[in-house]
Amino acid sequence: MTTRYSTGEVCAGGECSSLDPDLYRIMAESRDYAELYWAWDGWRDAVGKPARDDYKEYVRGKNKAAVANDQPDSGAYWRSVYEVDDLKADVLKLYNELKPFYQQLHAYVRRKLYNVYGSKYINLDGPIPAHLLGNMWAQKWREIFDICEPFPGKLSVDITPSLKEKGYDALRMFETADEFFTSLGLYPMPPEFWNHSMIVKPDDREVVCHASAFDFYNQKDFRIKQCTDITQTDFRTIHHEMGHIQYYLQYKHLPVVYRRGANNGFHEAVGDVLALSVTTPKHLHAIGILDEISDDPESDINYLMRVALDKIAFLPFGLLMDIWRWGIFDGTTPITKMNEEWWKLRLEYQGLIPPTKRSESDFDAAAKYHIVSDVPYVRYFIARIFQFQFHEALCNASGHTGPLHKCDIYQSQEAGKLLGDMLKLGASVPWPVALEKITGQRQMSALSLVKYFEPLMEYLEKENGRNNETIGWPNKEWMPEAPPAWKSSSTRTSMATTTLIQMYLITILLTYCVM
Ligand code: KAW
Ligand code: ZN
Repeated sequence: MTTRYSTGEVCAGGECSSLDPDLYRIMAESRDYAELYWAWDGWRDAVGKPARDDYKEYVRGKNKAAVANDQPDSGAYWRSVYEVDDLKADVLKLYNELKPFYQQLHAYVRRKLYNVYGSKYINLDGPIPAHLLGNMWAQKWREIFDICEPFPGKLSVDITPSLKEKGYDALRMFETADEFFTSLGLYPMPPEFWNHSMIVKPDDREVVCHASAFDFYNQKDFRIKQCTDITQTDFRTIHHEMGHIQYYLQYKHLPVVYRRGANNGFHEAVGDVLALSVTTPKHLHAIGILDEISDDPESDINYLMRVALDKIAFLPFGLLMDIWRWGIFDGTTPITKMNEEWWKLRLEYQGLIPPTKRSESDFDAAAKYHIVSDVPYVRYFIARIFQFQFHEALCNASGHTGPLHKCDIYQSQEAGKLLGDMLKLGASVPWPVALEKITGQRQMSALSLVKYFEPLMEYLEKENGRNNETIGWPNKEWMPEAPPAWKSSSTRTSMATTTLIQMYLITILLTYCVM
């Protein structure tokens, strides 16, 4: 399944598009309803549908292994590593605290999409078609910031053009990230990392492009594999992956059994915490990526909107991926209704619908890497919560005062030590103990996240109130009109060529007949 995913392509007119970077770019940059549908649907046809039988086999095998390990099913096995009584109840409780925020963002974005695509494709009381949000899975929406910008004309921090203008390549992006880690007194990436990591997509062989970080368990070899594109998104992913490597470096002295994160969510949160500082306008200006910045409330809201389109939009997706798998593993979802259940959850949690009717001959969950590659996902939801708890604690340690979204811990030895001391523990203590060491709290809490986004929440409530928006998506039965057929430019070119050849042949034929 992973191989099919990694080599999958969508073809039209004799030209094929890979997921990374071709389809990613279409999903992010196109504003053509039909073209977006072509990429979205084509990817699901290429890698989702064909995975169905393999996935059934996979579920059987996974459950057999779980039972052999004294667990009722594979979902229970996955949840057991968190060592809490009821992980599902814990994460749902957190999600319900954050749901009002997601719903405000959803209503705001739906209005903006309505202004672009109109009433044929967007219903202001209904769910949003899943292919319009700038990402193949609608899991983060930051690529449609141009549509959603609260104050056009005010500063909005998109560093993609600056990275390109200033001649950044993948290596320089990695070096910049490394410098942030070392500025905190954390470890630099070791020579083996620089010598053996794969940081650009090779053109002489097929590779799994989904980013990952490897611990070779010999205390010196640690590597990243990433098909880096020169974009803001990939700059963030670099920090994310380096966060995994930093954790590996910090706990490499421990016995092998403890060389893990205290909590899988911690492993996924380390790099993201640093990225919260790195991507502040003040920091990007300080390191010369941004030439100008401005400090006023409207630019602030623009900045927070960009962050929210990533962090807040992701929350329901981060949760539903495993809610779906837990249901399949424990048999609550029959194997014959896997796709129906997927879309039930996409509607319930994310307020999204497929752009056209789906059936059980589709298998849309399998169009996502972690599903076909057996990587549990609730860790990313948990990491979203922890990273703001960590961020607040590190900002306090660095002496930051003022709003949390303006904090940059760059060069703070105090913040670096607090983080490093926690990472050094690996899995040698229960996670609440490690959490307490850094934040003083023993529980996951959404309060820091809420605090970070407070000014944006206020703005969204005011703006949605002013437009009299429906909060939520009560019109659940609504469906968008069918997308018009879309022809890729190469299809159009080859059709034009075909038409020319046909006309030429007809002319010859007519000339011949007349003669
Ligand atoms: C995300 C995370 C951070 C920032 C932005 C984000 N946007 C979306 C996500 C969630 C998720 C995604 O793309 O849907 N992110 C990733 O998958 C990043 C890749 C990874 O670093 O998490 C990688 C996934 C992986 C796991 C197992 C095999 C192959 C790939 N995880 C690791 O490399 C890893 C390393 C150490 C410990 C645990 C995991
Ligand atoms: Zn990760």
